[in-house]
Amino acid sequence: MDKKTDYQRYTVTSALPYANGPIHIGHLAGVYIPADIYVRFLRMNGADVIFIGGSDEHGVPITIKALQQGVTPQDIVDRYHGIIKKSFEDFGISFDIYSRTSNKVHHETASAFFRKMYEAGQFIEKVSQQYFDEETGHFLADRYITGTCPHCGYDKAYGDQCEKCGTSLNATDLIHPKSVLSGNQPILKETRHWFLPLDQYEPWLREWIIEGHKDDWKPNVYGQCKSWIDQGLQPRAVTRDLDWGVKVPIEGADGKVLYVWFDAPIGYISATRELTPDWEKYWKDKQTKLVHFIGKDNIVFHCIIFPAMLKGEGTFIMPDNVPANEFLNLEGEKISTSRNWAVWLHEYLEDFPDKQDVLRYVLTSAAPETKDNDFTWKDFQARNNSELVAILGNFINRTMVLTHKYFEGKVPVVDLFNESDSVVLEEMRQIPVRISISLHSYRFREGLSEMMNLARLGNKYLTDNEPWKLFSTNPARVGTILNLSLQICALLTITGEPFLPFSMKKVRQILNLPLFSWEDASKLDWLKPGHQLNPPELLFEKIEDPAIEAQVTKLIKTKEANEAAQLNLTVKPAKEVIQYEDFIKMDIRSGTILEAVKVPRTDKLLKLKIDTGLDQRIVVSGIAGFFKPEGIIGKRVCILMNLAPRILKGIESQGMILMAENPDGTLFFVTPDDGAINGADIK
Ligand code: B3M
Ligand code: ZN
Repeated sequence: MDKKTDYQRYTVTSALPYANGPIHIGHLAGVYIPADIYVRFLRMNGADVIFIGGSDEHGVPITIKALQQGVTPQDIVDRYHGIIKKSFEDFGISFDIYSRTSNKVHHETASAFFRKMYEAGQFIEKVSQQYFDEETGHFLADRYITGTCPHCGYDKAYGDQCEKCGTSLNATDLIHPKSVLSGNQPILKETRHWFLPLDQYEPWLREWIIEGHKDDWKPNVYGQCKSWIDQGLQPRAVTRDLDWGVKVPIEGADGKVLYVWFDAPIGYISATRELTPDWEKYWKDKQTKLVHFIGKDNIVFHCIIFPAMLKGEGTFIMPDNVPANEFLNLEGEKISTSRNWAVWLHEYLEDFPDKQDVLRYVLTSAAPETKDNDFTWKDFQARNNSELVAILGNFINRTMVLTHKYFEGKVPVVDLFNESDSVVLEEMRQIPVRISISLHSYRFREGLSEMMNLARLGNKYLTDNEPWKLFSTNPARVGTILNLSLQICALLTITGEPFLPFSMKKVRQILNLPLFSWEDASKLDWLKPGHQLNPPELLFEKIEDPAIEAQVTKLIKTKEANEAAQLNLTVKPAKEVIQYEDFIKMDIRSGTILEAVKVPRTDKLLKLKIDTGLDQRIVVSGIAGFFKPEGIIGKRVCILMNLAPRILKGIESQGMILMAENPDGTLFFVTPDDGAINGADIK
C-alpha cells in the first residue's frame, strides 16, 4: 500500500476523557500535550486543521460513581465536564471544540451511525448468556463485573478489559466473576444483543495495518495491533443492558444502549458536526489526514474496533496514524485515580499559579513516547531550574538586558558577520527544519530538545563573544552580536510556540513581535535595526526546595492514607450475633503486669505475672514476637479471668490478656484508662 503524504487538511482528535474525575498529569503527558503541540505546529504551517476534544459521558464508570454518591449520572458528568474543560483551557490545550457525548448532536449522530450499519446488515443479532446480578436485578457488563484475567492472572480485571496486561475481554472470559454492585457471584441469563463481527474485518485489517502501517505507526501501536489480529478477532457486542447511554435506535431494544466504546469515538464526529456545517470534508474526504492521539490502553478501540465501524458504515476515511503513548508513572508508581496517586491539574495550578508552561515543558521532556516514564518532583525542579531558568530564560534575559544597556532597547545594526556568526546562522537555518521533521513524526521530546538547543546555542554565542567586554573598544561588533542574539530570541518565539505558548507570548510582547508562521522561521531577519523592544520581564523563576518538599509530603500523606485504608479493607468480617447473657459470662478485669519473662525454647510465649486486684496469677501469652519482657513490666492490661486454665510448655496459664490485632498480625495491648484500679470489672 502506498503511503499518502500530500494531505490538504487535518482532523486531529484526542481521547475523550471519562467525565467521572478530574484530569491529571498522566492525561496531559500521554495525550493532550502532544496533540496540542502537533496542532499548534500545524496551524503555524498554515494548515487547515481542526482539533477535537470532549468528555466521554457514558459508560459504566460513570454510572457506578453516581450509584456510590447517590446522585444521577447526569449530575456526575455535569460536574466533571466543567472541571475537565477548565483544566484544558488553563493549560492552553487549544481545542477547536471541546464537546460532550451527553449532548443532542452526539445522540443523533451515534444513533444514525448505528442505524445505518444495522440497516445494511452489518451486525449479528444474538441471544446470549450474560452475567446478571440477582440481588440488584442488573445485567453486568464491562466494569460492573470484575474477576481474574484469563491471560495474566490479575485478579481485578474488568469485564471489558484487563488493565494489567491490556487485553480486551468479554465478561464471560473472567475467572471467578464478581458483581461490583453486590459482591455476589453473578448468574448467567439470556439477553439479546448486536455484535460487530470483527472476525469478518480481519483480512482487511491485516492488509491495512500489518502491511500498510508497518513503517509509519509507532512500534508499540503496531505491535499491539498485530498481536490482536494474530490472536484472531471475535465478534464483539456493541449494545448493553443499561439505562445510561445512547438508546439502541431500533424496535424491540428497550432498556438497551450502545456500548460506550461504540458511541465514544463517534463523539469525535459529533463534535466536528457541532463545530462546523462543513464537517464532512474533515471525515469523508481522502485529502484529510486523520490522527488520533490516545493512551496505550485505548489502542485496540482506535486501531481495530473504530476503524471496523468506519469501514462498516462505509463513507468515512481511516486514521492515517494513531500515535499512542505509554503510561506516565508518578514517583515510581502507577498513577491511580482511586488511590489518589496523581498530580491533579487543578491542584497543581493552586500551588504553582502561572506555571503552566513549566508543567508542559517537563511533561514533554519526560513524555512516555516509547516506554513508560516517571514523573518526579525532583526532576520537575531540576528541569525548571537548570533548563527553563538557566538556559532559555537566562539567554533571553541576558540579550534583552544588554540591548537595553548598550542600545536603549533598540535593535542594533549588523556591522559584519564573521565566520563564527555564520556557523550560528547555519544552525539557525537547520534547527527549525529538524524540529519540523520531529513533529511530523510525532517525536515531541526530540522536537523540544532541538528547540532548547537553539537557546543553548544562543547562550554559548554570548559567552564565547563576551560583548560586555567589547563595548568600549568595539561597539559595532557588540551591535552585531546583539542583533544576532536577538534574532535567536525571535526564532525561539517561532520554534518554542508549539511547546511553551504562554511564555512565547510573553517573549513576543517583550520583543514587540507578532506570531510568525513556521515558514517565516527561515527568514533570519525578523527584527529590523532600530526596532524598539519592550523592557525585559521574568520568564521563569527558580523553584526552591520547600515548594518541592511540600509536594512530596503531600504524596507521602496520600500513601499513608492509602495504607490505612488498605488495612481497613482487610479487617475481618463481623462475627455472628450473641446475646448479652453470652457476654456477661466472661469475667474481665483490669490488671497490671508485675513480671514478664520469656518462656524458654519458644519464640512466641511470654510468662506474665499479673496483679488482678483479686490475686496475682500467671498468664502465658503469645506476644513475645512484638514485646520485649522488660518493656512491658508495669503495663496496665485487661485480663479474661475465668478462662479454663491451660498448660502451655509445662506452665499453667490462668487466664488471657486482651490484645488488639491488626489484619497484618501486629498486636497492641488493650489498656484501661487511668483511674481504673486493678480488679475493676470490664463490661
Ligand atoms: N473515555 C477511555 C479513557 O478515558 C475513554 C476514551 C474514549 S476515546 C473515544 O481512557
Ligand atoms: Zn490480564
